[in-house]
Amino acid sequence: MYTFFLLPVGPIYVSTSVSKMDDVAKEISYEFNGWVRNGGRWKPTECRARVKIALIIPFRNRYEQISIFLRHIHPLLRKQYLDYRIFSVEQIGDAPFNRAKLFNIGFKEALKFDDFKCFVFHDVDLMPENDRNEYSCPSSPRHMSVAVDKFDYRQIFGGVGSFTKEHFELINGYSNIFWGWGGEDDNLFRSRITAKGLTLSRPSSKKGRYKMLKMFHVFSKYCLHRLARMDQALKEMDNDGLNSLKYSTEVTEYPLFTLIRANLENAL
Ligand code: GDU
Repeated sequence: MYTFFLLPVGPIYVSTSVSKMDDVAKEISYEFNGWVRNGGRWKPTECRARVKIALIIPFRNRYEQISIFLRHIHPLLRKQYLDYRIFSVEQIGDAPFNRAKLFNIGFKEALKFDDFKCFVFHDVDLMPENDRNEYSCPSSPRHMSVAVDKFDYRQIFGGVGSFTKEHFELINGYSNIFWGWGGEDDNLFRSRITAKGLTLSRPSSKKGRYKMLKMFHVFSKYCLHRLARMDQALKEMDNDGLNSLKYSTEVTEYPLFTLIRANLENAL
């Protein structure tokens, strides 16, 4: 059997045309002669993947984006011959969005499914433009989305990052106190990582290129407090994170992803 069609090639086209989730499932899920197994997982059968990866998406009310994202990311992960599962962690209710806490919940819940060693934390609106950007966990935490089209491919924090299980536990995950837009990634990449003596690695801006799907932004009032919260999050790092999470969930496996619907307690 020829497998060269499945190898990464470098720059890839990003289709932003909208499809219904059911139509995407018909294209790629195992149930319809595709390859993605129920729950949004795949692993190579010809060889053993080096590491098991959980890709975690924070989510609320971005239905068009998640279909586009899944249609794009599944083939890329397969080309990289990864043993992976995609989790979408959806925040229930009307409290300001808490992206960081959803990532922490995704980390904990994913470990109930499998012994994942590598975690990729991924915004739903970022589409990799180069399939040689490795979805893996090197020896230091990795900021993968270094060049985003919306920011003229200049370097910013946030977007997509990967951590080994050990490193994410060492930094106590993300801070849970950033409700609304902003702050959580600066705290993670600038403060939590360095406080534990870790360094951040990055792919080149050629490999780490991403296209951002367009969306009208509604900024929450809580973003006004984010600078004050940065100091608090740094001081309280050892008690605020994975070890202080409170939530309840409902978990459902869909053809292209595992959905974790999370009720976040302590909403502001
Ligand atoms: N999200 C939702 N629903 C929401 C809000 C956010 O699903 O109502 C999720 C999505 O996965 C989205 C991600 O959170 O991709 C980031 O939210 P936005 O797209 O609203 O924010 P930005 O595009 O401005 O994102 C940038 C960075 C993020 C993060 C954010 C600040 O790309 O990584 O740092 O700023 O919170």
